[in-house]
Amino acid sequence: METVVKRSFCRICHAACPVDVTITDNTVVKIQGVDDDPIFQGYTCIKGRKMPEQFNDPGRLINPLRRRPDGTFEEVASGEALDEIAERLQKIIDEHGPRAVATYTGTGGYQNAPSHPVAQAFHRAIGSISYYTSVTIDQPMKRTAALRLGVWEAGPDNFNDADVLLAIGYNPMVSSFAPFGGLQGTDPFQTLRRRQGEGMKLVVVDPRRTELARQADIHLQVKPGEDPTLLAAMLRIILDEELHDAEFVDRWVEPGHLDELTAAIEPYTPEYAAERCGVPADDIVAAARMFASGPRGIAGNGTGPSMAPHASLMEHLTQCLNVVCNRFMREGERIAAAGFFQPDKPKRAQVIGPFDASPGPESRFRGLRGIDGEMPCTTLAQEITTPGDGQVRALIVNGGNPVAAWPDQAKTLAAMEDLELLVVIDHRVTQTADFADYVLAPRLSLERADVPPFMDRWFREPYACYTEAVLDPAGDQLNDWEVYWEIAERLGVSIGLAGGPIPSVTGGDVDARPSDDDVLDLIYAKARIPLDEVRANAGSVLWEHAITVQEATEKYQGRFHVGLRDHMEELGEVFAQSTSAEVMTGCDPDVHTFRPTSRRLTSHLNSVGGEMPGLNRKNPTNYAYMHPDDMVELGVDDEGLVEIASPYASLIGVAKAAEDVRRGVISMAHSWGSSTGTDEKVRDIGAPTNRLIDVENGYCTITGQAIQSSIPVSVEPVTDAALIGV
Ligand SMILES: Nc1nc2c(c(=O)[nH]1)N[C@H]1C(S)=C(S)[C@@H](COP(=O)(O)OP(=O)(O)OC[C@H]3O[C@@H](n4cnc5c(=O)[nH]c(N)nc54)[C@H](O)[C@@H]3O)O[C@H]1N2
Ligand SMILES: Nc1nc2c(c(=O)[nH]1)N[C@H]1C(S)=C(S)[C@@H](COP(=O)(O)OP(=O)(O)OC[C@H]3O[C@@H](n4cnc5c(=O)[nH]c(N)nc54)[C@H](O)[C@@H]3O)O[C@H]1N2
Ligand code: SF4
Ligand SMILES: [Mo]
Repeated sequence: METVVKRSFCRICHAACPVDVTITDNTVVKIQGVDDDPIFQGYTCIKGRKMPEQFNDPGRLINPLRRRPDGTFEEVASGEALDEIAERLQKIIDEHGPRAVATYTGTGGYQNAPSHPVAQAFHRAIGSISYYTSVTIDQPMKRTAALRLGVWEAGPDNFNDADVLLAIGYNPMVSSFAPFGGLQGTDPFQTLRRRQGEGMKLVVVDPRRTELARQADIHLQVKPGEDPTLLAAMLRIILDEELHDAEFVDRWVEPGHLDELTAAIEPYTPEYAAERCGVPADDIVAAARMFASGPRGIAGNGTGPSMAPHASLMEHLTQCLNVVCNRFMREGERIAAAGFFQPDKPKRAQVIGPFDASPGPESRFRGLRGIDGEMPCTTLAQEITTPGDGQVRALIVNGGNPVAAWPDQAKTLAAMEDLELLVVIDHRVTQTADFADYVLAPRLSLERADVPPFMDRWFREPYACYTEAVLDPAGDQLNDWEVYWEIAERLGVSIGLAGGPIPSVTGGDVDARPSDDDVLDLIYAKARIPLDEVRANAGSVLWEHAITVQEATEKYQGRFHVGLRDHMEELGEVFAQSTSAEVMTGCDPDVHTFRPTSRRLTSHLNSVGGEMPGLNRKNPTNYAYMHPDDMVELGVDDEGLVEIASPYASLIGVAKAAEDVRRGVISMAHSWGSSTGTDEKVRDIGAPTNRLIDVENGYCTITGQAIQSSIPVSVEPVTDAALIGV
């Protein structure tokens, strides 16, 4: 037996924690954090430490599967599967045009640097606009709102120098996610403690007393979905008390826009916001003053409010707080985030834009358009099921799980049934793979050379991260990019990346086959720091390569548009509502009195975790966490069943008492449950909150994002008998 310890980094989530991998005879036996790592300092979470269970799972696919005519799967060689897939795709392209071929890249694809760029390049190569990712069901308004408002080219303040954080509906202690860097993984507990010890103040806005909220100086335990009201009130306090940076506003805000904003937020008094949001007016005033006093800091929001009604407005108001308080990097300062993979362009202390936020091709639904080479995911199910020009007939799912994760499960199930060809690249037979014609087995993290494309923007220091493959694949597996490249080879098109096309090796010359590293080199050919330098310095902080902010271009005309007309009008609409849920037709305030809100679980990553016993034990189901007083009032026992019904659909959940949840709120993780549309196994596999969601009711008209959190529902206790025949 040969045992070796190799250095790599975890890719179960985006946080990229460095790990030491103990390998005995090509089997992972142990994962440990790296104590002397300069920014992670030994940190890992339970998912990372349980990674051996992912690799050694007896149910893990290491060979491709093909659907037999009788509906069961059989193993098939990858070459044969790819020949058949390419032939069927060519036929679909010939009959319906390239738009009929779609890809959905999910979270699994995003934790794999070449996956998304190569899949997107494949779509360009075949001329298909039908490229979709989980970004458009995550927080797409982060991008669109920035484009519409204008972008500070040098970016937001450094977390390390922040005097105050305003954290609106994110919880990095569990999710490792925080907008604009800082608490993104890298040992969030120690990091927060250190920064608070240095005097950083923390304001948290969350209907749940989260792991982050417990550390806050002020926790505003808002009613979900009412953040636009709260943020408007905070802006009003800051402007009213003249706590803003008037000089900065004068220079960088488009003339007239501050007046528009001031007028639109005028009705949002602290007292009104207190009533509407269910938090004390004094706390709102204190929070506004705390944020404004800075002088440095960041206001940012996470998935919770970004999936609630009026999410684009919410994002706009969050950024308006940053604008009026001047929470941006200044000339001469060093940007802490690595940004090694960014193009070598200056970062200047100036506004660029605003820009058109939806310049892409037209979707066939709801007047929505694509952006950044992606189409809006909330329309894809209908693009599949609705006949006519442009109908999608084939779908490649690239490290995602639509049946579990997409909003509006009824439409998703119909779409999966309706496809002519469904190819899933996943190491598990997921709820989506249940409908697949082919499931291709991917090489998993430790079997790939890789870099962390997200964390490159979010590390709180210029930290270099790269890994080579530390494990040999055990079966007939392909990295995600290889699937696209192999299909492209068969279709006679080439995959163009920043450094040129992935070379063609027709004839199957194994030695000439490009490696992961070759493809990474092509993707990052225009990066400002050569990838080889990142490789050579993996695990080190390279302050010498930090970006220094340059002075504004003299004649630059970009300015922030804080008073965007549509959002100012929307503020009027919000004020006219008694609850934000009124954007959904069919919502009856007397009936739909509860709000399920999304949350992350430490043990799971979206739909991943149930297959790993050490994680599944922690959360055997996605409990519907509710305040104990609500459960008493409803007559629901702990671990008793409840029927949760939106105006659209219902599910059965397992109620669990949690003091940290605000009354009237259900805190429940998404992407659980079956592929049958029913919940008889809820105690073992959970139930999908996504069934409650209607993508056509109350959606964001800019991004298409559906209301995926803060959904108006009724709640009724039911007995286990309700599970029979559901
Ligand atoms: N109601 C509600 N809905 C939501 C959300 C919410 O908060 N509430 N959140 C939304 C968000 S933010 C997101 S990002 C989406 C998530 O949507 P998805 O990304 O579609 O869902 P995941 O469950 O993360 O799917 C990832 C899949 O990738 C596979 N995988 C893991 N590693 C690899 C790999 O190395 N290679 C390959 N090929 N596959 C791999 C996993 O087995 C898993 O099946 O859900 C969205 N939906
Ligand atoms: N362990 C773990 N880590 C993950 C994931 C996971 O599934 N598990 N998923 C990954 C993915 S895909 C993503 S996108 C990130 C997301 O990262 P985060 O955005 O940090 O996600 P959550 O931890 O769900 O935090 C959302 C918070 O919003 C609150 N909330 C819900 N509705 C509202 C509202 O209307 N207003 C306000 N103010 N708050 C609200 C919830 O109570 C919750 O605390 O996490 C990533 N990391
Ligand atoms: S935080 Fe994410 S990257 Fe770090 S160990 Fe956990 S799952 Fe892995
Ligand atoms: Mo996400």
